[in-house]
Amino acid sequence: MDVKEKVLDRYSSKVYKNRKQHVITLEKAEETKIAANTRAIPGIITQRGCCYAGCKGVVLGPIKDAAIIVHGPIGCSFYSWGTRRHKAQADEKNDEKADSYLEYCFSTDMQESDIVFGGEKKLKKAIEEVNSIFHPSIIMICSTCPVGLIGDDIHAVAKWAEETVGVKCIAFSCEGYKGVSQSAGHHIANNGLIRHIIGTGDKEPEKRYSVNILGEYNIGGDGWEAERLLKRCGIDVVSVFTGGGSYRDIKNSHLANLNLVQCHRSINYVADMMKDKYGTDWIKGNFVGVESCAKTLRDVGEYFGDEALKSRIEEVIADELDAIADDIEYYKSKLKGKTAALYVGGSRSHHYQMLLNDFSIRTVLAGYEFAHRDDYEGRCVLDDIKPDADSKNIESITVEPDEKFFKIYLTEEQKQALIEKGVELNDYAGMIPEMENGAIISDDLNHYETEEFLKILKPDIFFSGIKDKFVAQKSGILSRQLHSYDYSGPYAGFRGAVNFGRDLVMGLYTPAWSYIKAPWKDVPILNGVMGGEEAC
Ligand code: CFM
Repeated sequence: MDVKEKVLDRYSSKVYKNRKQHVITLEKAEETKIAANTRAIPGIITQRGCCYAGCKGVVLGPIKDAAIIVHGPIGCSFYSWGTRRHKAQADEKNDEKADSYLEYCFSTDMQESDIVFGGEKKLKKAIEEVNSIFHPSIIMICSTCPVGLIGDDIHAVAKWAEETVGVKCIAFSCEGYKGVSQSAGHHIANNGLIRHIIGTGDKEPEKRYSVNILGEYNIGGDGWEAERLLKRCGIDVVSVFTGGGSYRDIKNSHLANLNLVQCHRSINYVADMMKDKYGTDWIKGNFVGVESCAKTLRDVGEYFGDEALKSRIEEVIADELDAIADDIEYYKSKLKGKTAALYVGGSRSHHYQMLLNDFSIRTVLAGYEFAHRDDYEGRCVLDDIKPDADSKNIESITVEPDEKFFKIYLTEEQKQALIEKGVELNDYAGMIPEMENGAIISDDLNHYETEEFLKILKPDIFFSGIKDKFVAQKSGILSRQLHSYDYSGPYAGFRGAVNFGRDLVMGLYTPAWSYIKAPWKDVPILNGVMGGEEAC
């Protein structure tokens, strides 16, 4: 029995039939297709989140100058506050007030009577209150499960707020039960951004070459590192979606020349719609990993095709590499030959393999919580994905070219030439092509499978999140969280790679476990008497 079969063998035939499509071993020619974005099996301890988590927590949450009111019971707000490390710096507004609401938590705190009689009045009151106290540039409303069930019309309330209160207000019907995971919430947030924000500003970029960074959430300061590098190369960053980003900047994003997509899963809808509406091309970049980061910068240079810019980019890369060379070499000497398993949301299990390659660490298992088939197999399978009842529930917007702002930056021939040079232009090849034969991929990995795979594959490091971290850690495998970096970071960019190498070496070479003796090694944990004898 191979590893996959050994792990799945314990399931009932019904569960086995389902899970065997979500787990693949890469050496098997017949296994190139993976099932993804389908409902988790009831009773299996999945690590997924809900639609509201994807909309409010992931995509909208980091927009620092938006006051986001959660319309729902207080528990939903509690679990969206301060739980993700998307950092942002407050900008000074009107020279008197820092304009960032990341540290605040606004909720309508719905009670039983609101569920019975409706919560719209309470929501209106909350908007008036937030507006009078904070005067935000924009208020967003995110609804949670009960709101969808009782039918509060949050969109009508948003319209009322714009007309009566005089504040820009957008509503997102991102009730937790929609779709099969947080992925549905990403889509809903993307739709709102394109419909109500992108294209509403008129501030031209400051430099000749400008980009937006899409799908970068500034976890542990990653986005700042990507921005620093681009700016060093002389490229203007108009907006970041959405880590450290703002409504103020995102509304001007249609005026940038190019989109760079870091996390394809969470923001591909905006990238596609901006291409259709404004003609903005996108490149699938990746600032995680030394090689990938250099390639991303070079791809941007190739896109603009300006020789002076390209040589400036080479200078920056050479300088950055020079600064980290000794550290990387040292950490690589300590990490070479180790193995890793990764299990994260919908893009990092791919990106971090590139960084692991920089240290000669091999990936034996990789999985996503809520990715779609295109994130594994590439966008070439998009036409092959049949929508089901759950995905049909999420609105898919078709946009038309914008009369005023649609522009074409490159001709079709120029685009083709770029693709031939290896630039992933308006495309993403997914995680699978970059993995080695023999590696295992598991979609929606659950607790049982995690434990079994770790037992059999024995990776030196398990990268995951807070929910599955401690099982690995307590069994003696080094665990690093890739959602929060265990409060370290940044890990992106050239400097980030050094932080990453240092944290791994620190974890693997800390002899902490050898100082601890399990209590049962000295003291018996059971007391008993010999059978058939009287205790005296
Ligand atoms: Fe994209 Fe993310 Fe991820 Fe994601 Fe996330 Fe995250 Fe993630 Mo946690 S947007 S898919 S929903 S890269 S919060 S910043 S780390 S699961 S792999």
